[in-house]
Amino acid sequence: MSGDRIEIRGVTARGRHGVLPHEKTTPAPFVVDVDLWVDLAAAGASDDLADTVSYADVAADVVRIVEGDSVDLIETLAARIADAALAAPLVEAAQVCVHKPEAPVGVPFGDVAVRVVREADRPVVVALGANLGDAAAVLAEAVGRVEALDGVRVTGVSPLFQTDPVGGPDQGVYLNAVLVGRTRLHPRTLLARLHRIEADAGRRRDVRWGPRTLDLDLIAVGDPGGPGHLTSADPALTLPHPRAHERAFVLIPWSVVDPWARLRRPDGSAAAVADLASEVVGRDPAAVGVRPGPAWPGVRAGLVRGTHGTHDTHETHG
Ligand code: PH2
Ligand code: MG
Ligand code: MG
Repeated sequence: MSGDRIEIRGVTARGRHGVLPHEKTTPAPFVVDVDLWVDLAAAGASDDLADTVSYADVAADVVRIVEGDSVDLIETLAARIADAALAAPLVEAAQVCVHKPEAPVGVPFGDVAVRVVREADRPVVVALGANLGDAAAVLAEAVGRVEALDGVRVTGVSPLFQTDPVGGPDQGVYLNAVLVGRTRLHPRTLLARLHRIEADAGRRRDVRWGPRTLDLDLIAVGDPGGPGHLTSADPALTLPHPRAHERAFVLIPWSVVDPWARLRRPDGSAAAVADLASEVVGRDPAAVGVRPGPAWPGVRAGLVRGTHGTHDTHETHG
C-alpha cells in the first residue's frame, strides 16, 4: 500500500446508537476519525479534485450514517462508515475510529472507541497479448507475475487463443488471453505494476499497435453499475478500456473465463460480454480471426477457467 493518506479527525454528530433503551431514544454525540489510503501522486501533480477523494464528501457520509438508522454497536457504525468510504473507487483502504464520549461506561473514563480497518476488494480484468518470441511462455510468466503482485488476487485465466493482428503494421499472429481477479489497488498503481512486468519481459514501446513481446491491458476495475466502478477519461488510463467492447481477441477470452461478465461501453451503456462476443462472431465468423491456441505452459491447472469451445468461429451450432 502506498503511504499516502487522507486523514479526517473529530467529525462530530449525534445519533441513537447503543444497547441500552435510552440510547435508542436520546441522541448522544459520536466522534469519528477516518484515514483513507489513496494514491495522491496524480492529484499532487494535477491539482485536480477529480484525481483524489473529497474529504467533504467523506465527512458528509459520516454524519449521514451517524444520524441515520440506530444500531447497537459502534463496531457496526464503524464498519458502515468504512464501507461507504471504500465505495469511492480511488480508496485502497479505510481506517475508521468511532469514539463515544458519553458512553454508559459506569465509571469515570477518558475515551472509548473502536477502530476498524477495511481494504478495497474490487473485480479487475486484464487482457494479455504477445506476438514475438515464445509468446505462450511469456504470457504464462506474466500470469505468474500478476499473481505475485501485492494487492492482487487472480481468480481465473482464460485458455490461450491465437488471433489475427488487428490494426498496426503487417505483423505475426498473436496469442491472447484474459485474466480476472480482485484487487485493492488504485488502477493507476496497478497499471504501473503491469507496465513493469511488460518492461521486464523486454517490451519496448515504439510502434503503436505494432508487434510486442508482452502487452498487459487493464480492461475494467469494479462492477459496472456498482459504486466502485471506475470510469476514467485519462488518456494514460481510460477505463473501461475504450476498445474492449469491439475487440474479439478480448471479448471471446473474457466471456470464456467469466461467462457472466458485464462491460460498460464508452457511451455508458452496460452489456453482457458474452452477448458482445456473440455479436462480433455472428457478424462475420470467418473474419473474427480468433482460434483456439496452445495449452498454457506452466500455468497451474486450477487457474485456467473455461474452454475454447464456447465460441467456435468455424462451425455453426444447431
Ligand atoms: N493488440 C493490439 C493491436 N492489435 N491484435 C490482436 N490480435 N491481439 C492483440 O493483443 C492486439 C492486436 C494493441 O495492443
Ligand atoms: Mg493492447
Ligand atoms: Mg497495452
